[in-house]
Amino acid sequence: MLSIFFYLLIPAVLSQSMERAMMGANYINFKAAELVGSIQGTLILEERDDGLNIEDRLTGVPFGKHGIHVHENGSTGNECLDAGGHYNPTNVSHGGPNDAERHIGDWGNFDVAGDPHLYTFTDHVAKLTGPYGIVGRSIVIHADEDDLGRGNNPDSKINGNSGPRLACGVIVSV
Ligand SMILES: *[C@@H]1O[C@H](CO)[C@@H](O)[C@H](O)[C@H]1NC(C)=O
Ligand SMILES: *[C@@H]1O[C@H](CO)[C@@H](O)[C@H](O)[C@H]1NC(C)=O
Ligand SMILES: [Cu+2]
Ligand SMILES: [Zn+2]
Repeated sequence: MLSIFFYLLIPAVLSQSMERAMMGANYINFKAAELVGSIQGTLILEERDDGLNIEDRLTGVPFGKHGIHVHENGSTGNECLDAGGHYNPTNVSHGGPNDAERHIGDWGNFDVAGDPHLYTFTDHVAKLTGPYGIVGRSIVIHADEDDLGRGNNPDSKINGNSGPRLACGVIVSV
């Protein structure tokens, strides 16, 4: 499983970075999360001038909305519970990706209506490196919709009440 993953991922990443370098694009870095759990696939994270670009290719995600966040710890054991809570170094409330108050990796929801799920978005808060860098932490995809901190549930302001963890991966350098 692992060897297949790396065999597939590394050539894709290298060819994309080489392509961008050849085009004179502002290539800085690639990081990827390897997902463990019921979902398979990759997320490729790239820091660009306009923010952190996040590109996913996932299979096996149930249709519907699923919260996706950066969690504190770079561990995926115990069915992703070892990843801990949302990465929250400044002790603020959970929010949506466009909110002024939010956690560093509050990326909202993946709205899944096809398999594979292919989606690209840019985040202007999370960074790969630096004081609140997310490399070495993890990404978790949840079973339920993230209410973006606007629900009535006590968990809403903590984690968006997005339910059990379907998949997770550590953010690593490739
Ligand atoms: C995550 O890391 C923090 C800080 O090291 C630690 O206090 C916490 O227990 C960890 N959480 C889990 C679930 O391991
Ligand atoms: C974080 O914020 C909450 C709510 O504002 C507060 O109750 C808690 O004591 C804070 N924790 C730390 C470690 O500052
Ligand atoms: Cu989460
Ligand atoms: Zn959060």
